[in-house]
Amino acid sequence: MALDKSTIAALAEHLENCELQARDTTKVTDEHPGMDWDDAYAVQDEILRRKLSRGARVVGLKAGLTSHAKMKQMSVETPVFGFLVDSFSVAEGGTVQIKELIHPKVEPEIAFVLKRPLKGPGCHIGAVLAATDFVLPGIEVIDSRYRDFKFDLKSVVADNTSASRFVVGGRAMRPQEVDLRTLGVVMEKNGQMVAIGAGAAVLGHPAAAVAALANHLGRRGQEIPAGSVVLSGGVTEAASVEAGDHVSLRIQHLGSVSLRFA
Ligand code: 0L1
Ligand code: MG
Repeated sequence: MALDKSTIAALAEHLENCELQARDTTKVTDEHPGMDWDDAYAVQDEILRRKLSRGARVVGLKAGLTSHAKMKQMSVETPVFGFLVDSFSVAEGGTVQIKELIHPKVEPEIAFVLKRPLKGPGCHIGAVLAATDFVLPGIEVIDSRYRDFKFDLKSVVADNTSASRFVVGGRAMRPQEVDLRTLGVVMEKNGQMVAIGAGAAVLGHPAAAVAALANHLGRRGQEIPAGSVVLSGGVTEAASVEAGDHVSLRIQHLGSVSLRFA
C-alpha cells in the first residue's frame, strides 16, 4: 500500500461527506497520484466501516463497468466492485429525492440473490448459478462524487463505485429457468425508450460478473454471503435523470421494476 492509515481515513471521510451532503469533488488521485488498488479498496472499506458504526446494514454487493457499453461510456477497461447498504435500497415504485444526489444516472441491471455463499478463487458461472436462489430486474442509480464524472478507476473504487440507490423487483426466476445471456432488457424514461440490450452484454453472461466479484473478494479473504443481492452491472450505458422523471425497466421473463425522481 502506498497511503498510510490516516490518509485513508481522511479520504474516506471526505468522500462519504460528499455523498451525504450531495457535494462533488475532484478525483482523489489528483492529490494522491501514487494511490494503489489496495489503497483504493481500503478507502472503500473505511467508508463501509463508518456506515456500519452508525448502524447501517450491508444488503448486497455490486459489480460495475462490466459491459462494453459502460466501459466505453466511461473510457475504462476493468470491472470494479462495491457494497450496497440498506439506506441505498428504494422500494419498488418508490421515489428518490434528487436533492440528496449530485448528478444521478440510472442503469439497467440483472440482480442475483444468493442462497449459498460464494467464495473465490476459481469461482465460475456454474458455481454462481448453483448458488443463486433467483434473479430479478434491478435499476441502479449511480451518482459519482466526482465533478462531471471525471475520474480514473482507482478513484471510482475509493468512491464505492458511485453506488447511491437501487431498486429490485419484478418476477423472481430461478436462474435455470431462463437463459441469462439472451434476456431482452428495455429501460424507459417517461415512457421513452432510453436503453435496450441483452444479458450477454455483461461480460458475455451476467453470472460471470458475479463470479468475478467472488474471485475479487476471495483474493481479499472474503466471500459473497448467502442472502446477498448482487447487481451484476449495467447492461447498457447509464442515462441521466432529473426531478420529475419516471424510470421503468422491463426484462424478458423477469417482469418490470420502476422508480421515480422528485
Ligand atoms: O455501477 C457501475 O457501473 C459503476 C459505475 C462507476 C462509474 C460511474 O460512475 O459511471
Ligand atoms: Mg451499476
